[in-house]
Amino acid sequence: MTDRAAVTAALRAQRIETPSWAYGNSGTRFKVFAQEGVPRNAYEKVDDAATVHRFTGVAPSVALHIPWDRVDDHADLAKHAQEVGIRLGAINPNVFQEDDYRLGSVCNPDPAVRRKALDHLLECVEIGVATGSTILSLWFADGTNYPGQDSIQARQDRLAEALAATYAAMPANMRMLLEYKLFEPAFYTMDVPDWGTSYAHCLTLGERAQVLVDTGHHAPGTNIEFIVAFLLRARRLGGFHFNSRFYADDDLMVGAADPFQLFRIMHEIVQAGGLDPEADVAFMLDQCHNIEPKIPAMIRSVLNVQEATAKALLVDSDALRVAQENGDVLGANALLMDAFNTDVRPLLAELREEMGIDPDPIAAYHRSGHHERLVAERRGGAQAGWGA
Ligand code: RM4
Ligand code: MN
Ligand code: MN
Repeated sequence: MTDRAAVTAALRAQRIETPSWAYGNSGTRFKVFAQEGVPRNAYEKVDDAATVHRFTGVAPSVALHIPWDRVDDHADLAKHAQEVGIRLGAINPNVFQEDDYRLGSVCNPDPAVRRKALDHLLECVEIGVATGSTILSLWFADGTNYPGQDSIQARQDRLAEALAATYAAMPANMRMLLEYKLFEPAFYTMDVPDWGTSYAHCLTLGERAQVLVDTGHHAPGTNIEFIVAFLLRARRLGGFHFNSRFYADDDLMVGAADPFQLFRIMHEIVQAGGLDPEADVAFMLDQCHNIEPKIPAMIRSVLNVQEATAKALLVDSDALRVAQENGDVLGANALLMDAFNTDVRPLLAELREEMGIDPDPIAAYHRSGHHERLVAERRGGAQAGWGA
């Protein structure tokens, strides 16, 4: 696409969802660093997500993690989100932080633990109904640490059973996204280690079950854009958990470690029409800001996704098709590199002005005094976080 109007229209329509858990304290297993002004509850996390949307204009929803964001009345939380200008997005059940889950959740050898985990998934379907969320986003920490510890095949059967029961409980407007992860917390087998496993379960479940690609969940060197292209073609790419990594599941800011990879992923999306709202690809962030201030880090992350998207939109697809059909290896590659090497910041600054927001969202956030206000207001109470 080289027509400026079409590029800016696509950028204006892009939607990036931020995760509630990134606004709370986080860390590694060595230390969780508390930061000043961090939210104390789900309402304040929603407020921070709304702040990110106010400064970027393209982050109008926030994903919830249950029970971290459990409240007495989830419909009321949805109302609060609406009042501050955003909406609640994907519901992420948490079946990995209780002692009962030592040997897994839905794949646990103990039927009572499996029942408990399934009940939580079903509760999350209900929460999704109450909040108007249309995505149930599943990630399982399930797996084994030692050869022989449990039957790999029996665990797949248990997984399939729980997924089917959950899928059956979902209303017609809800999609199930099944996330995979190579390792961690389990070190020998994960029960959903890769996209193929997720894809196979989704195929059995039905059309509203799709694969979620968390960019930090692969072996080093994995060609993620190939996975993206394959899943888009099969109409099973449900969405992303964007973040970046140098080593494992680092959950660093998206686009920080490898902006070129992010561009290559967005190129596949653009080529397949994956930015169109009908394609229903959910662009979500899944990050932890352990040492950097959280709201500006989230703004930076949204801008990074926007920049990669803008570059992907600038690829001259007609010329690319001709070069590809002619076997012009160097020409085709040059077309991609030209787009990647374009400085899209002026274009995005202009677009923001057209949208009525500050062309430099990070500077605007710092100037606004919002951080200082949060530090003054959010005193006392227990800060949100997911402990370690
Ligand atoms: C996992 C996975 C999930 C996220 C948790 C906190 O590694 O990425 O999506 O909810 O971490
Ligand atoms: Mn994730
Ligand atoms: Mn992760």
